[in-house]
Amino acid sequence: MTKQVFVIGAGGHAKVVIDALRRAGTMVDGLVDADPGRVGSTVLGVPVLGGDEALERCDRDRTRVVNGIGAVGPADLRAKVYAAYRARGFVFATLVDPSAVVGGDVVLDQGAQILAGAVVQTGCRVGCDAIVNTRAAIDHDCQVGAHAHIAPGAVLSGDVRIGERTLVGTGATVIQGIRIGAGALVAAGAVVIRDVADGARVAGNPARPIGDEVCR
Ligand code: JB3
Repeated sequence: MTKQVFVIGAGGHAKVVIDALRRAGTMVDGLVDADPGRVGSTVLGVPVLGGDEALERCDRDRTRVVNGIGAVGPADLRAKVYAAYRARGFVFATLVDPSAVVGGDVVLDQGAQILAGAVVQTGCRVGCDAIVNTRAAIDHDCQVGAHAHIAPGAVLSGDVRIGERTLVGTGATVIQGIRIGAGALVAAGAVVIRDVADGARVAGNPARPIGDEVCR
């Protein structure tokens, strides 16, 4: 059955998602965005139809949604939007950019997004709604929790665990066997050689706890 596809959000991440979907052969029928000022505009030629209520009348069996809201800290908004749409009966499409390399036995949960040039090696699981962003590399047997974001160019060595809603920032490196908890933030460029607790923020080489300053 032909499905209609809608992207939630109309900002930078939505633009990347639309482009990846197109190159994977999926056309996007419309966007929804919470900002009324965006209604009537287009992103890569796709119209912003309205707010989240604009999809209320869609037949859930014939509709797939894609989370176009990114996360530049722990992914609370992204996770909230995902939960709200699931509660309304929507199903999220899983997205794999055609340029990504994904091992044959990798498990991608609902709504996982593997973007351009990313590599996800054998034995991995990417949780629901998680993002493996541009050119991130995830080696064998890693587990990425729901709504986590592995930002562009980040590297996870083998057998790493990343908790739900955690951000591994741009270009960060995590050595093999490390456990990073839920809701944590690994700053851009950090080199993680020790486990990171739930909710912790770490930066630097070797990565150490930081305060609330933003350096992602
Ligand atoms: O770093 C990279 C490669 N990408 C970043 C991405 C991961 O996160 C990107 O550079 C941005 O920093 C960020 O992208 P995102 O989330 O697209 O941010 P922004 O461009 O600010 O767009 C977010 C959009 O979501 C805005 O247009 C908001 O109005 C909209 N929005 C917020 N809450 C919502 C809601 N839209 C809907 N439909 N529902 C909501 O609840």
